[in-house]
Amino acid sequence: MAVAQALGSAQRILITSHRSPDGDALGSELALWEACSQLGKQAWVVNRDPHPPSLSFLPHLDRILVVDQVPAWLLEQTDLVVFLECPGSDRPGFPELLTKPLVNVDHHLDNPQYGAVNYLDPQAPAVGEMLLAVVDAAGVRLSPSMATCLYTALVTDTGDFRYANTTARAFAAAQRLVEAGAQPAVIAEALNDHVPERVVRLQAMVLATLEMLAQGRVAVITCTAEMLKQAQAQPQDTEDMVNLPRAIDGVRVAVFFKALTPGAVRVSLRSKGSINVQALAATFGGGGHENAAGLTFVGSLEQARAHLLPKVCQLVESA
Ligand SMILES: [Mn+2]
Repeated sequence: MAVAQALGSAQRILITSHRSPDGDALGSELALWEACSQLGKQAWVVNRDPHPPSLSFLPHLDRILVVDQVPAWLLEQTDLVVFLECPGSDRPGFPELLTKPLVNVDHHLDNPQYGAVNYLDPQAPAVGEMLLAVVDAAGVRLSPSMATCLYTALVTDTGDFRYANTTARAFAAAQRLVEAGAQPAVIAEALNDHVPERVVRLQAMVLATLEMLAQGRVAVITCTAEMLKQAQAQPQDTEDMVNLPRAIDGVRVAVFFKALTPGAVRVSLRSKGSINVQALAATFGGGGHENAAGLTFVGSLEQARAHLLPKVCQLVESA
């Protein structure tokens, strides 16, 4: 397997993932970090953004370097870079890494194979699941902490085994990870039952903005920089909030506008059934999966709404 070979012949490996890292990004990064360490490699995990509070229980989290730019000393030492769960080479936010030999491991439909080595599988329930094959090919022992990281990747990317990617393959991976020491009840509690108070206060403010369009088939929520400030919350505290309006009876598409920095609006889209929000996100330079996609709109919140909401309504009306 090409990925395992690339890891085997490298000495100093830098691992990264997309900005605003989620469970699949962080779980995959940390499991691969441990695998590289087991192989006797020097490995680093470098991210642009901090982890969301719900993932604070992950093993090895203290190994992650959160920086705006990869330090020169590290860039110089690195002989292999691994991009995990990045449908575009710009997703980590580290253009300086693109000069290095690159391994691209991803399960997004629209990944353009930007790596020197590409391991892409759109059928995979999570990148964390794909790493089982990497670990096997590299001859690494699946430790309980690696299993915890990879199970977290799997359970978060399948929405607690509820989304369309909850396949037999997802359960086969789950079985293996549990046998290797992942504890589903402990991980579920860590993920769901330690929400900081500020997150719930922010949720209350964001949910108060709820708008229903297209006869109740589109639900829209908004978070502004002022709300963050008022709740004393961080951008990563908005993670997963888009699933609240998605759950409303009759809603086919949920839209979450995050106007957190001047001049740019991050938009998360979630859909149910056959409505493809990935295609819509792609027309705005974004990406993702059929039922979960995102994009960054350059402009004001008003402009983002004016450009996007008619397209979303069109999408549900033609479905
Ligand atoms: Mn994923």
